[in-house]
Amino acid sequence: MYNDLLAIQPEVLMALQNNKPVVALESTIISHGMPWPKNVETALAVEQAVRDAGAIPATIALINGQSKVGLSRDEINYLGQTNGVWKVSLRDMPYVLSKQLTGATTVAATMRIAAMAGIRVFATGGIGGVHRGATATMDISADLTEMSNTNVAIVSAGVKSILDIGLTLEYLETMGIPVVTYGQDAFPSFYSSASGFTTPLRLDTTKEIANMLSLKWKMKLNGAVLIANPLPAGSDVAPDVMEAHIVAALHEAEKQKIAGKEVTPFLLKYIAEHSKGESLEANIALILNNAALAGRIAVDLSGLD
Ligand code: PSU
Ligand code: MN
Repeated sequence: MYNDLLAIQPEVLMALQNNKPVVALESTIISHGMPWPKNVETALAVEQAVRDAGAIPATIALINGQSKVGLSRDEINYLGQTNGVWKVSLRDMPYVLSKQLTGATTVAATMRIAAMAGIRVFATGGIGGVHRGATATMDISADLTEMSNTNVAIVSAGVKSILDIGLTLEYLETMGIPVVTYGQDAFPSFYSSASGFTTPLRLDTTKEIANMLSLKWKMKLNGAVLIANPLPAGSDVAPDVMEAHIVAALHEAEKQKIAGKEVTPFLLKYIAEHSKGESLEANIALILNNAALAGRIAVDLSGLD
């Protein structure tokens, strides 16, 4: 129904038409989440990780006013190397599209486009959430409200500790979004496999996750499922080391009066620059790990219809 609004790559379209597994990937992480050239290398490696798991990758972005589902290598390069690419969340979508601009899509915008294309599984690094201090700033990512609407499963490495993890979990509960951690009781916090919080739900196999997704959507319980995938052992960063960088980044953001959509990219950049690449390496490891899990879930889910 929506396909005249989308430009779907032929390989992705063919897979969707034949009920083959497809995994959506976001592009804000390429343009605003990681430095060049690691961003482009990672984006390509993530696509490969999806393929290795038996699914077709569809990286999503707005290119010259088109919602693209599946990008060429040149387009990924462009998003990774060009300064001033728009960061597009839901509120920016109609503006960027109608002005024929190019933008990288956040989790919220990527999910919406993925759902329009018929993709049900999405891999990312970290979702946006309720920021620390949100009781005063009201800084809550549109990723969360979008997750209450749109039927896409999101595989992330939990919630990043630049956010208020407790408030983010409360918000997800209010919005009726199931939070499932894969294979453990501790809810992971991106760079670390723990967070101090216990996961609301736990499943140990991709088959069980696929069954739950299928049942949820059959019952018209609309919205996302957040699947938290702990970072592989050995690649995590010590929580106190991360916390020191995060506190410094928050302090600097306040000093420079960073607000609105700039907050998350500012914090990510500050932390990457001050943690001697340690956080970047962990970031890459966890995204690859998420892509592989998402690929396996997509395979199991496509086997159920
Ligand atoms: N967290 C990360 N890396 C990212 C993002 C968040 O660790 O790249 C990006 C994602 O695209 C996410 C977006 O959807 O930031 C959230 O931005 P905001 O907080 O402005 O909604
Ligand atoms: Mn925000």
